[in-house]
Amino acid sequence: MTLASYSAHSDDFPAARLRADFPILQRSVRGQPLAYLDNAATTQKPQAVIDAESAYYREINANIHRGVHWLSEQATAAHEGARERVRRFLNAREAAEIIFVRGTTEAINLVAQSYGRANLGPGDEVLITGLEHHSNIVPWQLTCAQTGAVLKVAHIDDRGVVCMDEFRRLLGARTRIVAVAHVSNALGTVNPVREMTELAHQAGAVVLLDGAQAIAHTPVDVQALGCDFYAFSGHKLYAPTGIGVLYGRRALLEAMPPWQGGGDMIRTVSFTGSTWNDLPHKFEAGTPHIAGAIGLGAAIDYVQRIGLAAIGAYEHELLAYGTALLGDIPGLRLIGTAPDKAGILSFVIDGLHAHDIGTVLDSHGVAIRAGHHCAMPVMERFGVPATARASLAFYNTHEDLDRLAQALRRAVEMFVR
Ligand code: 7TS
Repeated sequence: MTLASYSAHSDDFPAARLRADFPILQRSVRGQPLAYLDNAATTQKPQAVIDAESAYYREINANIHRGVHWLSEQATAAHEGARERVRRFLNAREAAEIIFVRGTTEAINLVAQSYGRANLGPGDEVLITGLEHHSNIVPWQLTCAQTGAVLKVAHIDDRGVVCMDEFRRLLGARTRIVAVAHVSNALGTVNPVREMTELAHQAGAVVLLDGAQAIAHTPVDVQALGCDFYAFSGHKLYAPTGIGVLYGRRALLEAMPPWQGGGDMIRTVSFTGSTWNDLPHKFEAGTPHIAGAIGLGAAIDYVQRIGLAAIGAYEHELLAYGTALLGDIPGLRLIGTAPDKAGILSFVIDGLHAHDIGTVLDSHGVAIRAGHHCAMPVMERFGVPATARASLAFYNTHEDLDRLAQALRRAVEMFVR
């Protein structure tokens, strides 16, 4: 069977074979095979991405957009080729709408500082939800403090689902910006972002979607979603760290002031004033992460050969399997039980601190994250200081989840019984 012929049926999904593409998954940790279940924090990199990044440095390293020499032309073409891959991946209308940034955090800060400061005034409102990552809360708090705007929050229920009645109620004539996670990192909840976008637009607000936890797990089409901005990090999509993307609608980006000043973002500079370069360069001051962008392009090629629909279906099946396994662990409570969930299993166990769970699992070669997951308001909502979180990727197998469950049973026997 060729990669292209995968159906969305998870039975066919060759996770075990695809694991071979990831060198790090072949190594052992603490004397055991690695069961890597911390993919929401960062994903591992396939050889194709490692090769693309190293080939750039071996063969065409040069600064871009400025050299007249051959290497610079090659590097510029590779960098802009990566931008075109991102455009196609997101189904954006044009490559000028794809801005390379460091990651989701920088993308949101860019919108909060550039769009936010230009468009918010005293009494205006920014609406977020109760399940946001700190990087979709704090940038808005900073902008609100600078502009006199007010931050509003649509809260979540006991399953971790955003209360849509409250969301609707909070949308009003003063709402200027709605910023919402596509998928929650702490709970796995998939937000109804299309519906939210429509409602926000009806209220006259612009919409930013934080796609950090969605981009590797579901096909994203920014035109179908209708959003104004979409942010994601390459490193959660099997690409290098330090590279990410802000998609923005051209009309909004054109009207926005630059965020950072420096090389490449200008057309002319004099001591009396400067003028700005065309999109997307207006928002890309300084030498960018050229190798990272090229690595991101390679990662997109790689996941597209597998297909995000097939990946999503397989991970969904793994999530159901893992949910059932964890349900049998004495004293374990899942945090985040939304009907529409992506591959995240957040949980607490009576009598065991999340960090102790993480330490025991680590001794069995099972890597998870323990903590507040940069979502302190979510922890507060559920009345827990922290959770243990297993998060899935397509290279995870049923065996990884069996090992998670076995190690959790050991932890309960050691510490609780
Ligand atoms: N938004 C969401 C929903 C996230 O999950 C993360 C990172 C970010 C924004 C920030 O992304 P960055 O690449 O700019 O740092 N989330 C996590 C996590 O769940 N564990 O480690 C990082």
